[in-house]
Amino acid sequence: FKLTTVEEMEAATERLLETGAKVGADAWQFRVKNQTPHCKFGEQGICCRICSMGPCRITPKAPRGICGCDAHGIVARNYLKFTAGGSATHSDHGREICHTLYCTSPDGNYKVKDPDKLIRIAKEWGVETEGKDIYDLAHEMAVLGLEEYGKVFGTQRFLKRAPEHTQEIWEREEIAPRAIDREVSCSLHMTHMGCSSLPEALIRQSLRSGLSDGWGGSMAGTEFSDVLFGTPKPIDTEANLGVMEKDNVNIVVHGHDPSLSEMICEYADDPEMIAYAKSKGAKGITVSGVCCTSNEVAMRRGIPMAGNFLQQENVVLTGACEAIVVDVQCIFPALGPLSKCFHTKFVTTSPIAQMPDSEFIRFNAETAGENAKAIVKMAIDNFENRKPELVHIPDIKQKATVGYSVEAIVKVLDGVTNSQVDETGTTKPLIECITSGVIRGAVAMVGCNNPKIRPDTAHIELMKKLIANDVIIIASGCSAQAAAKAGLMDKRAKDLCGAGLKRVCELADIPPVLHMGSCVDISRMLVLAATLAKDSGLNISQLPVVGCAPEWMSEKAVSIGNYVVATGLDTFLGVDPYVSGSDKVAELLTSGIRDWVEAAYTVEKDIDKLGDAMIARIEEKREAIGI
Ligand code: NFS
Ligand code: SF4
Repeated sequence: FKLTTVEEMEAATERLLETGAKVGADAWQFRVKNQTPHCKFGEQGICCRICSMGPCRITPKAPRGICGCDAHGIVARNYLKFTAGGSATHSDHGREICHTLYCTSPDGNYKVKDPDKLIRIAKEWGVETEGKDIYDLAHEMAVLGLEEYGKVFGTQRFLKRAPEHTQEIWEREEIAPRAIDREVSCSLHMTHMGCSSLPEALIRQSLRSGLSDGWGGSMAGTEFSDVLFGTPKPIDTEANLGVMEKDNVNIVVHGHDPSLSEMICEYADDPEMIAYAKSKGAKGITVSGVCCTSNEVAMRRGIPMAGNFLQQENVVLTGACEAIVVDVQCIFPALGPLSKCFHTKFVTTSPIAQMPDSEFIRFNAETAGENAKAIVKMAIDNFENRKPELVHIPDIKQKATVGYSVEAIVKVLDGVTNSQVDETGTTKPLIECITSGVIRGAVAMVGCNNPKIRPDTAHIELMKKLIANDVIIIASGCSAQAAAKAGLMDKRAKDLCGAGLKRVCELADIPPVLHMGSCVDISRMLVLAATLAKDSGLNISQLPVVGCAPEWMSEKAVSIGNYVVATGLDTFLGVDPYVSGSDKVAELLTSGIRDWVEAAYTVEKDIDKLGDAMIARIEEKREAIGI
C-alpha cells in the first residue's frame, strides 16, 4: 500500500491539460496567471462599494471613505457580507431539502428511508409521533423545518442540542440565532451604507449568522437528508479520476443537493437504462461525483469520487465524460465553454445556478423521476459522439471507506476499549481513548482547495502529520476528497499513524481519516462535539479538538469558520479572510472573540507551522484538563 502523491496527481493533470491544448481549452491553471497579482485593496478587505459615492479605497493618504468610514468598519462589513453569503447558501440548500421532505410519499419519487431518525428528531422538537403515519409526520416536520427560516419569535430549535454551557454563552453574547433568513437579512441591513461600522458589532453578527447556518440551515440539510436518503454507514468506494470508466457512459454529478444526485444514481442503476446504454455501444453506466454532491452519494451509496473542487475541469478533459450534471454551488462557469471543446453535455438543473453554454433541464422535486431519466438518457445518447482520439482517463485512484456519520462513529467505536467503559451507544469509548492518551485529540479538516495553496498539499500533509501524532481526523467537503484521493481513507493508512491511533484503527476497523460527509455535514461535527462534551462533562472549548480549513475559498467556508468558533472550537485557517487591512478586526478574530465564545481563529499560511500550532493547541487543552 502506497499513498498517491500530489506529484502524481499533478502529472495526471498535466497530461489532461495537453489534451486541452489540442482543442483550445482554457483551464484555471492559466486563468490564475492572468489574475495574479491580485488587487491589494481587495486582498486586505479595504475596498468598499456599497454605495455609489464610492467605490472607496483606504490608503495612508485616504484613511476614510467619503462617508467617513475607516478601514476597520469597511473590513468588518466586508467580512459580515462574506459570512451572510455563505450562511444564505448553506441554509437555502437546507431549505430545499426540507421541501424535498415535504414532497415524500410512499409511492412517489422520494421516500422516507430512515423513519427512526425522523421520529427521533420529531421527539426532540416536541412533536407527537405516536400512532402517526410516517409520511404525515414527514410532512409536518418539513413544515416545521421550513418555519425555522422565518420564525417570528425565538431561536433555532437545534440549539437545544448544544450543552447548557454553550447555550448560555450564546444567550449571554446575544448571538443565539433567530430565524435563519432573519440573520441573513439583518446582516445585509447592518452592512448597508450608514448602519454599523463598529467592528465588534459586525463580527458579533458574523458569529450569529454563522450559527444560523451550522445549528440551523446546515443541520436541517444534514438531518433531513439522512431521513430522506438514509443515515450514512461505513461503505467502500474509490476516489480520483481513475474511477471513470473508458467503456462506460460516464455521468458526473457535481454540486451539492442530494435531491438531484440521488435520483440520477437511481436511474443510472435502472436495468432499462443500462440496456439502453448497451444498445448504444457502451458496456454500462458509471456515475461518479465532484465536490459535495459527490460526498453525499459516496457516503450513502458508495458512488466513487472523481475529484474535488479544483479537479472539476479535469473530468471534462478526460474526453470520456458524456454529461456533467450540476445543481448549485462551487460550479465553475468555465465548464460551459470547456464542455463545448468536447462532446460533453453540461447540464444545469437549478434556477439558482444558471450558466451560459449549458443545457438547462429544470429539476423539480415533484417531477424528479422524469427529469433524472431525461438526463441519464441524454448522456447515453451522447456516448456515440465521443472523439476517441481525445479520450484519456488517468490511471489513478485509491480505495476509501466512507460513511462516518455520528451514528456510525458511535457504533464502530463501541468496544474499542477493554476497560470499565461498558456504556455502549455513547461517545464514552472515544473519550476514553482520548483521556488515556491513546488518541491525543481530534481535528476536523474541512473546506475547499484553492490555487493560492498548492492544491491538496495542505490537506494531505497536515493529515499525515496529525495522524502520525495520534490525532484522529474527521473530514468533510473537498478536504475529505483530498484525503480519499491520497489514500488516507484506505484502512491500510493506519500504518502511517502513531502507535496509539494505529491500535484504535485496528480495533475499530476504521481508517485514520473519517469521512463525515459534505460541507453541510459539518453540522455532524457540531453534534459530535456537543455529544463528547455532554458525555465527558467538559465544555466544548475544553475538548482537545480543533477545526482546520487550510485551503478554503468560499463564502460558505467563512460562515462555517464562524459557527465552529462560536461553538467553542479553535479554528485554523491557511488562507486569510481578507481582514489584514484592519488590525482591529484581525485582533478580534484571532483573540478578542475568545472572551465571548471561548475560541478564536489562527491564520497561518505556512502549512508546517499550522500543523504545529494545532498539535500545540491540542496538547495545551489536554494539560488544562489534566490528561
Ligand atoms: Ni464546501 Fe462543497 Fe468544496 Fe469548498 Fe465547495 S464543494 S460546500 S465550498 S469547494 S469544500
Ligand atoms: Fe465609500 Fe462609505 Fe459609500 Fe463605502 S459606504 S462606498 S466607504 S462612501
